[in-house]
Amino acid sequence: MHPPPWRKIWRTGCAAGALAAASWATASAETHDRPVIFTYSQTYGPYGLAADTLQQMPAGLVPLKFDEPVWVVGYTTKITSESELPSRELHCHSLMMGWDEWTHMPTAGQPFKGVFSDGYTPTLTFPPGFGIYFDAGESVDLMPMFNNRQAAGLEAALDVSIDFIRAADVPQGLTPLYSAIAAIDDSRLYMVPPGTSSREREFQLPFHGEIHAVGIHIHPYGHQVELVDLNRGTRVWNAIGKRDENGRLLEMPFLSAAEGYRFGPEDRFLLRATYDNPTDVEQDAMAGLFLFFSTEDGTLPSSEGGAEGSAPEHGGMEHGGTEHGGTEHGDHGTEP
Ligand SMILES: [Cu+2]
Repeated sequence: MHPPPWRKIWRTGCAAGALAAASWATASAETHDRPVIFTYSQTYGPYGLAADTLQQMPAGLVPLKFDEPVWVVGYTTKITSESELPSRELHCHSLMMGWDEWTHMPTAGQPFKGVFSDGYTPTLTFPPGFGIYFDAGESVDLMPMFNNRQAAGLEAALDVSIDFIRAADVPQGLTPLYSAIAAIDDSRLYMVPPGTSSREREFQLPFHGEIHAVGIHIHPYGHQVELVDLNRGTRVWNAIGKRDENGRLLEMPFLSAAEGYRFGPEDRFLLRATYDNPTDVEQDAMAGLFLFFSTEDGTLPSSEGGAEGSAPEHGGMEHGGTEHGGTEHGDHGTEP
């Protein structure tokens, strides 16, 4: 596996992303008010997936490198296979993040740089003016992870599209975003019993920042994920999944807001995931939040500190956020 030829995207026009880049270029020339967004598209695989096995990583870590400094502003993945199964049935989650972080997986609230997607959040798009900055040559890895709940093995591939703006096109820069994860059980699977059940996890983000986007990783029988600010006693987000007529999860909403939700190291948050398992046996489950935040000085906070200064004023994501993909908006109630 060698690094993809990033520059080819807009110089040769042979990559799948060339069309997207060309159409944006036209739009930008007309409006003069937004930078060109390029899309790099690549298929990884196909890989042979073992039967009845979750969290498979047949590709291991796939190294990526940007030839020049970029701002990543969006990320989309889709799994294709010869089976009739939709992408969501075969996708656990696929992260793209800096190599350093892989020396140890980030724990709850630990800041890093990266993006994610899963079968129920196939696309994330940051609010205009925000992005994750990657320098030329900075080491980034893609980590495709597959689930196969079928009794037979099958072949599957991962299509990845990365939307980015060349740093040279935005001399004033974008507002840098950083990432943090909060999962019910870190990166591990657990089982949920038949019927309705909930799991909770308390966490802190031990630094000052402002949350501008939130995505959810979930498995088929999860349908609601809440983010509660325990200090304020408010529900920051109540994410309700879209389900089919049989109650099977199709899609989770993605929250994105230019006016973010301010937090400090003293704030305690609760993640609550609710499952509805209509079968009569235990089912595999995961639940996690991917939080994308800005910082006051624009730098990546250290995971220890950031406790300087007085309590921050809290912003209003509950008023300013937009959701993509969900059927119901969060009700932002005051009951944790
Ligand atoms: Cu998973």
